[in-house]
Amino acid sequence: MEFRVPGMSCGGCASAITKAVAKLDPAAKVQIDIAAKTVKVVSSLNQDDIASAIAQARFHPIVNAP
Ligand SMILES: [Cu+2]
Repeated sequence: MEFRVPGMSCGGCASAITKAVAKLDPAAKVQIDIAAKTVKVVSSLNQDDIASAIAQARFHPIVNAP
């Protein structure tokens, strides 16, 4: 799954998002492109759960259609 996270602007944002997702799903793989403001996540959890984890880190994820 992939999200656009417009508020993400630096490595601190990226690590906050990575930690928030890892807290919910320690097995998740998170790949972040700060310049493109995208977050790719490989997880067995559903998109809504991952989105709310990112939202809890005070970002506003937008689902990127595949
Ligand atoms: Cu930042």
